[in-house]
Amino acid sequence: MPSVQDLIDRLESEAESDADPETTPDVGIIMGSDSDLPTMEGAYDALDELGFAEQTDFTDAPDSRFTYESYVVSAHRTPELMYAYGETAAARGLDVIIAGAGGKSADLPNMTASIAYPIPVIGVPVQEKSVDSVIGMPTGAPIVAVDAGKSFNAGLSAAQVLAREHDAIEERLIAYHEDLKGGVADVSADLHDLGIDGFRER
Ligand code: RP5
Repeated sequence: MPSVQDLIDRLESEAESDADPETTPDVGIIMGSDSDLPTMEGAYDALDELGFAEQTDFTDAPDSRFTYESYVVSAHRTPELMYAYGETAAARGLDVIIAGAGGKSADLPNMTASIAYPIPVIGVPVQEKSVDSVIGMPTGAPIVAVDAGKSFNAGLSAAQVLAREHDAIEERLIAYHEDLKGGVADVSADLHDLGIDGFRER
């Protein structure tokens, strides 16, 4: 079983390696506890829908080229790991981090935003009561955040960050939005044309 220090050593050695950025993860997903995973699933779903792939080997990106990695990093139980993750993020080639935490002391997103700055961190408050601690940053220390539980939007936002540099991701985001609009048009026409009773039964 690896220790926290083993994980820190791994991050630091990856940061010091001269790995080709083409082969390293683009998006980092971190969360305060594995109990946050059900709420964070949306971030994986959004990235998967946009054609990203999960990368578990730091220097071995699958063919799809755009990838994400994920770790559990607790601000309060493993502050040294949080620090190492944020501090090595740029050197490890991450372009954006999605960070989720719950409870009233949901400090992983806000602290990671400060440590990893200027890499953007998209905070996901796992519960309503976590919102204030995720977004309550002082002037000069920014964080981007989604509403409580809206991790799917965090995945889309992470892709938006990458889309400024990569046309392929921008095209996927636009296609996703067109699908979304098509879905609204479908239900709108059905509701009108079938009437409320027919719509309920469809
Ligand atoms: C937070 O404490 C985590 O992000 C999680 O939402 C919450 C509870 O963690 P567990 O006690 O379930 O591990 O730091």
